[in-house]
Amino acid sequence: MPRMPQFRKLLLLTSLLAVFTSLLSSSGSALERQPSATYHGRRVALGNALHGGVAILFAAEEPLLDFMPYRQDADFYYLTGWNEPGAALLVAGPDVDARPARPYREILFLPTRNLRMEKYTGVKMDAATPNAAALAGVDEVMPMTALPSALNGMIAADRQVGANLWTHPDSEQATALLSWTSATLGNSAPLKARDLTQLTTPLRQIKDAGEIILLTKAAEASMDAQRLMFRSVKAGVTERAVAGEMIARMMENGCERPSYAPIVGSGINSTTLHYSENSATMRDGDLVVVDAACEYSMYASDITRTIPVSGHFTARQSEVYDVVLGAQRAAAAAFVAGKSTINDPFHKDPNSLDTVAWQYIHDHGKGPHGEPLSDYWIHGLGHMVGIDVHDPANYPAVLKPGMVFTIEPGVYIPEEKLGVRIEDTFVVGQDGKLIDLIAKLPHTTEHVEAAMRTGK
Ligand SMILES: [Mn+2]
Repeated sequence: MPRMPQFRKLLLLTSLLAVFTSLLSSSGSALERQPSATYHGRRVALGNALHGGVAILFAAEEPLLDFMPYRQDADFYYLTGWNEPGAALLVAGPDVDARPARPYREILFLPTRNLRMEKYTGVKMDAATPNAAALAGVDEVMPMTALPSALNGMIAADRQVGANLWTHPDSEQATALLSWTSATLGNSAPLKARDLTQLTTPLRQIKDAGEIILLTKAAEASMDAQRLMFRSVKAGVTERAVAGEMIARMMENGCERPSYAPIVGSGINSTTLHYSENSATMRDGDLVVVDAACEYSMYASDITRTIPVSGHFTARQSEVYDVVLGAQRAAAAAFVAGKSTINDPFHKDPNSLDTVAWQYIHDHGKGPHGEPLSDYWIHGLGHMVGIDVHDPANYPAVLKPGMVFTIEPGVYIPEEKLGVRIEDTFVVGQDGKLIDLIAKLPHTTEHVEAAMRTGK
């Protein structure tokens, strides 16, 4: 899915199934967690980046609407693997210069159990649960009610801490906590926190081996749903029916939800980048852009294929399709780890894969009025993929081993009701080579037409 210029989180209204997990039940978490030591290592890395400061994060709140499933805050999940609402995490960085020197410290704050609510939500764990810290995989667990006094105590013991606080800038809980702490400390000026995402983004950009496994599982499950789509696209079928079949297959494959609202756009709808109304009926002669993939244990995939409703590309559709595919291949071929970047809106940076793809589209094929086809490419080449489908990154990011990103050139010609986007998710391997996680899904017009006939 192409990234919007101004980042906006898409609300997913796609699943009626809320997944209630319970660490106390015999089935354990519904998500595939990485080892507790992995999350601990990430918190220690964050602690070291704090230079003696304190980071406070809050878990995502319960969704307000009954039909919305719970999804944990991405940074919170990355640092804890904790998939419950109502919690908070405090990470205090070590400070060897403080007198006395302060060691690293981490505390997971858990809400008090509400036995009446548990009739609805299932059994939860709280700080009073025996062995709570070990079960949660953290050094210390405290009740949520102890958070204000814990923070207050740390700042009272070392005023430097109050000037080195980090949290999510849009967190209402953090704002409330800081104003309470300011008031109780009798500060003349209210405490201010810095933007925690400046510290979590560099960590999240590089995926570890366990994350690559989860991202690969998301890619496999998504490819399978795309393969099913090749067989279900037909004249007379609605875009929505195709989206629904794909979502069912994603869930059968162990994914908890699509990683974004699936886009099935046929005809003129193929030229709308984030079209997800999916309300039209497909017609022979039209192309359909299918941008749909799923999330496996919180890790996303991102795939787009463009196929002809009739099963056969027209000459003009093939011509434009081949230019878009050529651009994707040119960008992948130009990749050099440690040098290439993505996203260069001005197409000036020769190291940017964006520039390579744009130049290819510029030099091949023409628009309806004889202009370069690149006039009809209106979004960036790609974005990072991780816990978020548009994972945070410091763009233009230099692509290094462990990074996962999309290459998704597209050409959209409303005058011809013709949109083509081809999108694969790639990993930079430890050897610096590019690995296409979506390599097994058809790319060429020939393979697309064959897959529509045979399902392979
Ligand atoms: Mn994308």
